[in-house]
Amino acid sequence: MEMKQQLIALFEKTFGEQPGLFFQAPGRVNLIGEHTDYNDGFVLPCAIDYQAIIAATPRDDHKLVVTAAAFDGQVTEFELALPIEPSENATWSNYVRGVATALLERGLALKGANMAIIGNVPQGAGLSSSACLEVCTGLALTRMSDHDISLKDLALIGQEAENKYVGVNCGIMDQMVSARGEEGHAMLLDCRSLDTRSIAIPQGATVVIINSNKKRGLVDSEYNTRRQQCEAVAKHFEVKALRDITVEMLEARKDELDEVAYRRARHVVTEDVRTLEAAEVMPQGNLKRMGELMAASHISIRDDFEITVPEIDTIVDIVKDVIGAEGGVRMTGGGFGGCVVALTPENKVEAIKEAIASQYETRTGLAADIYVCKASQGASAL
Ligand code: GAF
Repeated sequence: MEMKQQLIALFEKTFGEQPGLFFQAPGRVNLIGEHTDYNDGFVLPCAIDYQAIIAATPRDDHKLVVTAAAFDGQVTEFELALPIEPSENATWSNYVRGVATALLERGLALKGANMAIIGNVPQGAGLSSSACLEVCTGLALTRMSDHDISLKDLALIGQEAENKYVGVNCGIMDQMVSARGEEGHAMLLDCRSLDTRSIAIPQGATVVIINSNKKRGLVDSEYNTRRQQCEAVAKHFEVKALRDITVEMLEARKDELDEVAYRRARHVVTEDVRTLEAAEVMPQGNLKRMGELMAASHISIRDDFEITVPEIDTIVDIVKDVIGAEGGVRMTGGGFGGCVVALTPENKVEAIKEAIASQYETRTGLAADIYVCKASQGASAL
C-alpha cells in the first residue's frame, strides 16, 4: 500500500474519521560540508524523496492527540499549553512536543488537532528522520492555527526543539534543507547569514545513498564533544566561530593548540573551502573535481575529525573503485555509522549495487541498503 494510503488507514482506525489535511517534509543527504554548520560555515545538502507525512484534522479543544505508524500506532496526547512535559513511554512524541513548546514559547497560540504520522526516512541512519519530523510538525501545527510563518522560521523552530527539548546540540543544516530544499538542486547554505543559493545537480548525475546499517553508538555525546572542541578553538582565536579563521591563520598558530584541537579545527576550515568550491564546480557538471573534493572531505572527517567507522570507510573504498574519477563518494551526516553518499553518473548505479552486494557483507558481516534518490522539494502542504 502506498504510504499516504497507509497513513489514511491509520488515521481512520485511530480517530474514526477521515483526515482533512496533509503535510510533508523530506529527509536530507549532505553532499559536502560536514560539521561546519554549527561553526557558522557552509553546507551543501539536498532534500531527498524520502519523507515524513502528517495527516490531521482540527479539534474543538486545545489538545493534540497524535499517533505514529512506526510505533505500532501508539497514541499519546497533551494540552497545547506551556509547560509541555516530555513523554517517557512515547519518546518519539518528544519531537512533536518539542516543536509545540518552541511555537508556544514564541507566543503563537495553537489549536487542538488529531494527528497521524508516517515516514520512510530510515531512523537513526543520519538522513534526518528527526529533522523532517520536526519541520513537518511545525508546518502542520502552524498552518492549522492560521499562522503563516516562513519555512526558514519553521527550520529554526525545529532546531530549537532538538537543542532544548531533545538535547542534541545540532546545527541548522538538516531542518533548513528539509524546510526549503528545491527539486533537482542542492542548497548552498551560509549557516551564519542563513542565505541560500540553489545549486543544480548536473544532468545525468545521480545521488546514491548507501546505508551501512552500522548502529550509531554514542553519537549524541560524541557530536556534542566535537562541537565543544570546535568552540574552544574559536575562543582561543578570540573569534565568534571557526568560520572566522582561514587555513593560513590556523597554520600560523598551530603550535598554540593541542594536536587534537588542531586537527578538529583543520577539518572545519578546510571543509568550508571545499564546500564553496563544490558549489561552483557541481553545476558545471565537473564530476571529476567534485569527486576530488568529496574524497578530500572523507579523508578529513576520517583522520582529522575522527567520526567515521570501519564499515563506512569500507563502503567508500568499494564505491570509489567502481566510479573512479567520474564522481565522488564520502560519509554523510553526523557520523559514527549511518550512510555514505555518492554523486555518480547514472550508468554507474548498477555497478555500485553489484559491488556492494558482493563485497560489503563479506568484509564487515553487515548487509547494506541502497537508496537511489532524487533531489526534492522541501516541506509543503499536500
Ligand atoms: C547532524 C546535525 F544535526 C547537523 O546539524 C550537522 O551538524 C551534521 O550532523 C553534520 O554535518 O546531522
